[in-house]
Amino acid sequence: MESSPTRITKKTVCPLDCPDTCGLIATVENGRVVGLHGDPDHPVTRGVICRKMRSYPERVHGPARLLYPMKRTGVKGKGQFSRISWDEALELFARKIREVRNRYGGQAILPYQYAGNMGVISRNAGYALYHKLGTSRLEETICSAAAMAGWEMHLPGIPGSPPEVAATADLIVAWGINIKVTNLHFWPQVVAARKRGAKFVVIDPYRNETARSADLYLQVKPGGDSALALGVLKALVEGNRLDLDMLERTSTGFSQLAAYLKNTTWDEFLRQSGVEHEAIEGLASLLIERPHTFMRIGIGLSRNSRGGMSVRAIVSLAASLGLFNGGEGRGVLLSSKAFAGDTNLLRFPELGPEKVRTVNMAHLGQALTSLVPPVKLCIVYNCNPLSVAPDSSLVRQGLKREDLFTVVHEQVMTPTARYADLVLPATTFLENGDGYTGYGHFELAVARPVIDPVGEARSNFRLFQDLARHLGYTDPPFLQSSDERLLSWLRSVDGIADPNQEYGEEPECCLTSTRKRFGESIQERWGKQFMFVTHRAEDNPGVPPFACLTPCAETDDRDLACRFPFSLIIPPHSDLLNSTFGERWTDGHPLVLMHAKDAESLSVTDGEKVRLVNFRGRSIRTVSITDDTAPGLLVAPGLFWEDGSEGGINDLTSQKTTDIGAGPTFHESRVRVEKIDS
Ligand SMILES: Nc1nc2c(c(=O)[nH]1)N[C@H]1C(S)=C(S)[C@@H](COP(=O)(O)OP(=O)(O)OC[C@H]3O[C@@H](n4cnc5c(=O)[nH]c(N)nc54)[C@H](O)[C@@H]3O)O[C@H]1N2
Ligand SMILES: Nc1nc2c(c(=O)[nH]1)N[C@H]1C(S)=C(S)[C@@H](COP(=O)(O)OP(=O)(O)OC[C@H]3O[C@@H](n4cnc5c(=O)[nH]c(N)nc54)[C@H](O)[C@@H]3O)O[C@H]1N2
Ligand code: SF4
Ligand SMILES: [Mo]
Repeated sequence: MESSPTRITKKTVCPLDCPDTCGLIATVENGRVVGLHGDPDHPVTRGVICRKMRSYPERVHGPARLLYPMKRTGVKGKGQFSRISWDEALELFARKIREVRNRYGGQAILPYQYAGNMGVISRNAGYALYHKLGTSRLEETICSAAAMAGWEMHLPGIPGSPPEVAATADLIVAWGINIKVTNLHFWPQVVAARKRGAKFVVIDPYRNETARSADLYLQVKPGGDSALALGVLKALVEGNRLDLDMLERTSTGFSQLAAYLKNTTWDEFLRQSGVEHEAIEGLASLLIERPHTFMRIGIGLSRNSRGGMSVRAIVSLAASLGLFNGGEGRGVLLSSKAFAGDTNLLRFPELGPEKVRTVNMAHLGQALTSLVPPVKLCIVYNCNPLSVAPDSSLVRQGLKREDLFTVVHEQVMTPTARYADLVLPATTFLENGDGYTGYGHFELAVARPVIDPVGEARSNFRLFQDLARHLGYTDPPFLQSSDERLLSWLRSVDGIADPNQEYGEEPECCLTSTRKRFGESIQERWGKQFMFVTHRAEDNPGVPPFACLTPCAETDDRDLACRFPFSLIIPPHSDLLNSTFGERWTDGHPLVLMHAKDAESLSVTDGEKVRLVNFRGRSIRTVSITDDTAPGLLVAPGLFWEDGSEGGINDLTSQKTTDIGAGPTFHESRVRVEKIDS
């Protein structure tokens, strides 16, 4: 690429947990990254990236960056530390591991990691050592576990449709996804389809940025999607508007679902969805009139106790319309599942005992406060649990424990890092190589370091290799280089055409998955029929065999509803990526959207600060009065960091998990609103 003695450009890849996994061009001057732009050659990015990434160089070289290891000197949570060397840090870390393991056993060590960096090496870096040590194992459920479990029940192993198919649709439905915020590069497909006359429907509890540009916006109650999807299907069944011959050829079990829908009265579909009968019939008609339909399903609709069922109901509706049968503009995308590699080549389970204690990520609060035998050492990387895990007031209580030793590997001093006993500086993606697969598209790229590590930062991979050596382990995985590990995994990936593919200095732009197919039905491509009925009821009595109406824990609880009259959802914010950049709320507290009727009955004015409270915790937000939300529904976008005096927004959310997949229920809290000065 372009170069001069002091200014060069290099290609790289966005590591953030975003379906778009953009190709980037970094401009480097004297060893510092001074600009990040979208790669015009990347088939999905096409030169455009979001605001968050454009300003990322400030994070890399800014004053907030952690530059060297530090040891706690003050009270936990106060953020008082003193600098130590890496040798001292590794010595202390190794000593703690030995102490805890000798005294309490490996399971007293709890790893906690997620997707701060989506690189396959970075994300999985700790596993080999964790297996070797026999630590407790983290069930990584926090994001898409429920949604994917719902998909897998009916469509096992089947990837989503390529997003480009949507451009040729005559109807696009965005179901529980804020495309303009969380999947920016899908938007051009919507624009292209609409130019050709397509209609665009958004289904969401509040009129988000995407819904504002829709032809039709349906305001569903949180957790009401299974009732809405099944209501639409009921309308289609009752009106004899489905192609039963097609269903006979391409699926199994439809008649059982149809009989259930016919025999269930309308009132529960209407009550649970909150959508009027007429609007349900309207959507049913639109779907029949426009058979070239593309459904883009988000994860938002799965973050409640009907989460798995919502996805099951929507894919069942899609299948009844033949959307898995291929053809122009017809498709369903939840996650692309474009590449499937052997994770054992990243995690090395053979190094450890077969059976260890497992801890669901959503239960961190419990794990740190009341698990028996207790957790004595918690190791965090790629994650900011105090801001992102549910019930964070309990997480905070746990992190305050004097008998708990916490290690946090981070780029900046997050709320979690403030509670650490040992803070270790982490590289950013610009300082280490990795492989990245998109989950909203079908591209893969391998990126090399763009600059040297800033300060004394070390990558996740290096940290765990150094630590393993410090502990005296010499098993082959601990002797690998990051490139060796990446290459061995890449060779195992289904989706890469040539296993001997070579990877140069710059990301190949890009490797398109062989799983990306246009126009084929799942029968032709995968030899599978859509299963409306997934199992015999007696084989798994806890899970209904087909999509149906089910209860919703906290939303439907009358006892809670009369004490905490508002429902609260916490969707993503355009300036944040989960809690990354969560410090960006300098002028006043972040917003909570409140309907004008509620503001009036509470005598709250626009811009007023209020405290959201429930029996788990409290958090302060600034009221924005709007009719974009429904009466009784508060919307608090963004996992902004806590302000030091009060909790973050996840202080209010529950450790209850979803119906299937054991994911968190972030969009299902009940709260009350308190005026700050009362
Ligand atoms: N800017 C930005 N982009 C992001 C993220 C971010 O934090 N900021 N996060 C990234 C990550 S990790 C992920 S997993 C994805 C997630 O992105 P999405 O798949 O878009 O899912 P959610 O983030 O939970 O919320 C999306 C929408 O679902 C709505 N929603 C909430 N409950 C329900 C419901 O019961 N039914 C329906 N129909 N809708 C509901 C919310 O109001 C919101 O508008 O986005 C990624 N992209
Ligand atoms: N209420 C509510 N809570 C939610 C959600 C919601 O919609 N509502 N969304 C949930 C979802 S979908 C997800 S995916 C989770 C995400 O939860 P997390 O995976 O914790 O994501 P982030 O908040 O982005 O925090 C990641 C941290 O990793 C750090 N980091 C980045 N790169 C590296 C690296 O290379 N090494 C190390 N050691 N650290 C690094 C970043 O600085 C950042 O502080 O949050 C969940 N929490
Ligand atoms: S956060 Fe998403 S949209 Fe922004 S640069 Fe990264 S991959 Fe692209
Ligand atoms: Mo996520």
